[in-house]
Amino acid sequence: MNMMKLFRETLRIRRIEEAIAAKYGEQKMRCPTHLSIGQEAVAVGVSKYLFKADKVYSSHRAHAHYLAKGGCLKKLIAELYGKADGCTAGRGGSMHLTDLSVGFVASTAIVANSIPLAVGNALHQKVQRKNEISVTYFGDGATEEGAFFESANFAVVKSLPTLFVCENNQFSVYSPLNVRQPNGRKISELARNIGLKSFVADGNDIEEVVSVAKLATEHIRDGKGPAFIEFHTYRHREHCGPNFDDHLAYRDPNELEQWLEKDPVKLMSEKLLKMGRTEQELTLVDVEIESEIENAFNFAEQSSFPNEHDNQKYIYA
Ligand SMILES: Cc1ncc(C[n+]2csc(CCOP(=O)(O)OP(=O)(O)O)c2C)c(N)n1
Ligand SMILES: [Mg+2]
Repeated sequence: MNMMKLFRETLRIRRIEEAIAAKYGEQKMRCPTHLSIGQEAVAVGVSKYLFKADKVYSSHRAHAHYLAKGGCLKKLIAELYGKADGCTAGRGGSMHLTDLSVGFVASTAIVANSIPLAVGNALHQKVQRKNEISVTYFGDGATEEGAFFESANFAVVKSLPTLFVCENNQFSVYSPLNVRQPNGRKISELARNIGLKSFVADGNDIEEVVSVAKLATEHIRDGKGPAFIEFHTYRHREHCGPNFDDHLAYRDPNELEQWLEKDPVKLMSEKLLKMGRTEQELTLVDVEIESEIENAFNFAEQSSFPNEHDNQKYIYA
């Protein structure tokens, strides 16, 4: 496991989202924006076992999934600015990313909506005997939607090459799990009872994420049917937007503090230092990332807005 590479990828996503948050108030990004800050290790670890040809689907909180799959940073920022050079040609915004050139098919704003899309594509992959899998990322809240149950059931019955990745950050907007789901339910057990090969792991521990992602993808690629991973993790900032919202007191104040101690970037830097890397080496990674991000924002600022007469061009046949 190349810890430095994983650290770089995780830190890159962190700094990109921090830059989005810092500039959001300028009112140039006019789309609702859900940040994955605190949850990035899941996308990085899972993507380590995905090939370009594999297809990824995501939800409203999609930046990390898009970037980890190889999505272009310039095209992401341009999309947030509503510019024609954006990955969705400036017509989608943060919640509707798509880039077929890297196998990132779609992210959608309706909770659980992209789960059946991934399963449908997995059926296509199986019928066409494609050597690929479909991945669907979603939150704990999405497991309360009928679309999840129907899709999971169908994937099991048809033994489809689908990887279900649930980022359990314990909240759906302001509602904790205990007001939404029966006491004691474990999402990974629910998935197992539907018939999925099911795993559970600490989503903030990159080594755990990588190990479980390896097992789950091997299971699928060996033709043994779909797999499900529940990752425990935590979002640091407000549900939607660039700010912290802990003054609203919907989360236990100690809870955020405890999760900040388990922040994936912090854990990875500590591991690297223990492995003999120096503070200077880690700072250098930050410096390199900074200029890449600056270039991407300049690119987005300089791009033009889409031409309203061009719409036909973007309808996929
Ligand atoms: C069908 C549907 N219901 C409600 C919403 C409003 N909504 C947007 S995000 C969200 C929270 C979803 O929680 P979860 O699936 O756990 O994802 P998280 O935001 O925690 O990443 C809700 C309720 C929606 N977009 N679609
Ligand atoms: Mg959630």
